[in-house]
Amino acid sequence: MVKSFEGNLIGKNKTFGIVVSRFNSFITKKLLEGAQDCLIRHGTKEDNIDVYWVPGACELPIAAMRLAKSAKHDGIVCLGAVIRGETPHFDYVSSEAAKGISAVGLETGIPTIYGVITTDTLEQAIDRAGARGGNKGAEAALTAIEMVDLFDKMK
Ligand code: INI
Repeated sequence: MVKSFEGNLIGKNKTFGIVVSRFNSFITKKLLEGAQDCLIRHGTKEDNIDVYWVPGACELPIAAMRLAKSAKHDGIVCLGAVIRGETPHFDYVSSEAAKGISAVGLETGIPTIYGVITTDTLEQAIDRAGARGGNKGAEAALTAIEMVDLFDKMK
């Protein structure tokens, strides 16, 4: 018989680290609120959530790598906002963050979730930080909960 496994959305008895960038903090604070709220609603204790601030999206991978290597948390969520309108090096910042965050998970085996908004305008970023487009921080936290639970089932 085929056995099939899927992560449940249960955050109880789990620990999470959130790495969040201060750049565009007007947006990233909303992503952080969404992520924390989502973890708590799914059963994670406040005391089991640690938040680490970094200057910008480019610093998310190295901080997440350090955190993942400390093995203090079951899952890590990386939050940031890169807005094209404000930067000539948008493509560089967003691709370095995406590649780097993905490398953390692959290298350490700790689910490390990409919760970086990349938009053309501030308005689009606002939409994805709790307005019309939902909250990408909450979505990233949900993905982290699911992956951590799935990994438990792979033990
Ligand atoms: N960092 C961001 O998180 N978002 C941005 O939109 C952004 N812009 O516009 O440049 C940004 N730049 C800073 C970068 O992440 C680093 O902190 C900086 O280059 C120092 O390494």
